[in-house]
Amino acid sequence: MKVLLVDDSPVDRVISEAFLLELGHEVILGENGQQALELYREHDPDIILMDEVMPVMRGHEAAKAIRAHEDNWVPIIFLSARFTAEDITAGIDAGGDDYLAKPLDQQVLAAKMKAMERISKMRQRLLEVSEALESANVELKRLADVDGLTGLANRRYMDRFLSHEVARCSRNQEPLTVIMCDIDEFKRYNDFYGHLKGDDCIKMIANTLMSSSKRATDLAARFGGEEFALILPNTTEADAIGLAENIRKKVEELDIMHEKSSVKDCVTLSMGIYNDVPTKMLRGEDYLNLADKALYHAKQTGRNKVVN
Ligand code: GH3
Ligand code: MG
Ligand code: MG
Ligand code: MG
Repeated sequence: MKVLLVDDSPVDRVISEAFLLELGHEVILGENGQQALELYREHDPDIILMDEVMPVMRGHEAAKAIRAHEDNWVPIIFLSARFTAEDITAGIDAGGDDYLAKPLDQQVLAAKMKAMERISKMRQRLLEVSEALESANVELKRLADVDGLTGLANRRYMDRFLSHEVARCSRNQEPLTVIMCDIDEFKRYNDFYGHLKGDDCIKMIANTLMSSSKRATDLAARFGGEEFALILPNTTEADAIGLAENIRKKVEELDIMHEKSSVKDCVTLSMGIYNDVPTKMLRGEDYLNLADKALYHAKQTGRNKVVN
């Protein structure tokens, strides 16, 4: 261990240092509490052995100062010729972890060092575990918002996002657009090509949706099975139609073979758009219903189209 040894007595310092070196530790030397503080900051020791009675700054004052800005806990052992119950109590209260009587006994010192090392390691382990828990927690939070198959936002996240955007666009009197998308004749696709191919198809279309909206404020979500929703804050109807048409064409261009489709010989997408400036009467759910109505209209009038 890297040991910071602080003692105003040159004789004691030499004796303690010799013990520590013999036990295989690295030693940094200081002569008073003030130096202890400076050396602590400079060298980041694994343990501090500190005399209590020293000029300039006493040991327990230095310990208090070290504990005051402890983001990095380090064991502190006091060394003192004064070894009354009061002295020990004062040392521990000041933030010390142990209190050894001078003259030091090398074997006792070795044992105490071992105990402190063990506590340090446990603390280090605890920090590592809590860091790992923290990052697992962040990952769990992220996963809770993401659709596992496509990597798009899931329904849960979308609902939250939508109600937030409805409120924001309502405050700012900005138009908000919702586009509902549904793969055409996908049941036939699944029945003919199988569910795994169906999943691949859903993924490809999700990627197209994700890469089509250019604005960071837009959201593409998997609404359910083979249905997707795009939420476009501060977007005009004309821009939304342009974007939807662009997506519709790109899905066609993917040219995913669908020989059971009555629409085309490849997979196609129908889309319904609803655009409006939100009012107190118009909630997120209404946007979804109205966009879904337009989508239904697209399905009724031939599919592979955008209806607003
Ligand atoms: P329409 O053109 O009217 O939309 O016809 P459709 O067959 O696509 O419509 P419908 O909603 O009746 O069927 C959707 C089908 O999508 C049902 C199911 O077989 C399939 N599906 C839903 N979710 C998934 C999924 O996660 N993976 C796969 N492979 N298929 C899914
Ligand atoms: Mg002293
Ligand atoms: Mg559907
Ligand atoms: Mg469908």
